[in-house]
Amino acid sequence: MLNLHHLNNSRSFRILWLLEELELEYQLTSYERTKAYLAPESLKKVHPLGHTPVLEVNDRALAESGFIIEYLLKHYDTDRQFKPADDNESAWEAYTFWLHFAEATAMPQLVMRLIFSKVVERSPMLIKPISKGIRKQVENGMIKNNITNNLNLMEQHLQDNHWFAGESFSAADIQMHIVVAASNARAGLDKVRYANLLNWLKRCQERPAFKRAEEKGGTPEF
Ligand SMILES: N[C@@H](CCC(=O)N[C@@H](CS)C(=O)NCC(=O)O)C(=O)O
Repeated sequence: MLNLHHLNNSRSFRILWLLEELELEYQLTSYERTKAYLAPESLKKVHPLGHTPVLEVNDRALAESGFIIEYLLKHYDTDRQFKPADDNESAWEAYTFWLHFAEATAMPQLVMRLIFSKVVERSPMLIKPISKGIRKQVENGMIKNNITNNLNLMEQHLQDNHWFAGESFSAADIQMHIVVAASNARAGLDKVRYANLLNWLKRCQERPAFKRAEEKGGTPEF
């Protein structure tokens, strides 16, 4: 029996979406973020990290979205619908690169941006100008350039590839979705400069499994 522990507006949407793509039966346990935008303490009872996603498989609790994706594909995607074959060298490389890029390179920058915006939001009035100044320095000195470089690399890749692993949709698209969706939140990505990324985002959102995941776990907003 599979039980997905899902937090609203979070990476656990990836697993919800993959479970729907795989058309598996599963239980969904949903949580709401606290006022501090954290996971509720009760999640620590499910897994010591207290983060989502967590997938309970029988009596085991699996954490880390990339690992959970690989676990689900190994055990349930027996005809390799969502991962390129090992002998399809270019597709396999692209799949593996973007699967890791999402968490190792792209997400830390986006999380850093989120943390600084929360720091400003929660600063007492008196020190708000100071925290705003620090955020601006870090944003302009580091975060913005890194996020732009990342976006440019993704945009360039999608200029020649329909999906992140090449011709076919794969779990690398699922892993990358939050990266693009979060980058497109608030101000929105430039429609001309990032046309391929935005078209890809639309193709993801149009997938029936994505829509079913939204119905069950809410549209992810970042
Ligand atoms: N690298 C981990 C990151 C897990 C993670 O940080 N999850 C966030 C949600 S996107 C979380 O649970 N945050 C709540 C908290 O920090 O309290 C993964 O990909 O699963």
